[in-house]
Amino acid sequence: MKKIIIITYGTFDLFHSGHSKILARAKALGDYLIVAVSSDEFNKLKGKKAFDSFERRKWNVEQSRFADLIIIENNWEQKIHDIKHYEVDMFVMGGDWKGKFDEFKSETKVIYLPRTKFISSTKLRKKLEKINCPSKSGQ
Ligand code: C2G
Repeated sequence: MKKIIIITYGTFDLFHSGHSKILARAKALGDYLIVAVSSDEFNKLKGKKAFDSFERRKWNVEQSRFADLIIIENNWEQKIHDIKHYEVDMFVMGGDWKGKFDEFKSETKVIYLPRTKFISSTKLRKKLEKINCPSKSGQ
């Protein structure tokens, strides 16, 4: 019987419970989870400056043990190619992306899962900056 293949994308900076929860929920929807981790260059395109290097962000996703395969997300355009190449059955993202990827509904199931409240890489990064450079954070 064909394995149900799931794919999801993200930066996964300062890996936290919001990330592990969505990976766990995505994996639970099928049999094989592909996680595309944004490259540092793509993060620039997204207007994001990750605290962790790509290698660290990839390693954190690996250590979460939810991903069966980790690929690199290099640009916005690759998703449809990934969906076709890996014969993806479900494209899963957090609710903050709701509606943004509906274009893929012609190719695969698109599911937006509720975002985990009260935690984000941005908040964590701000806290870290406060601890590490109190002067910079206007303290
Ligand atoms: N997420 C979540 N709850 C949080 C934080 C993040 O469910 N508290 C989800 C996001 O909705 C996303 C995934 O975790 O589905 C990864 O989040 P980010 O690392 O912030 O990734 P993002 O910057 O949204 O990049 O092309 C798509 C982009 O690469 C997604």
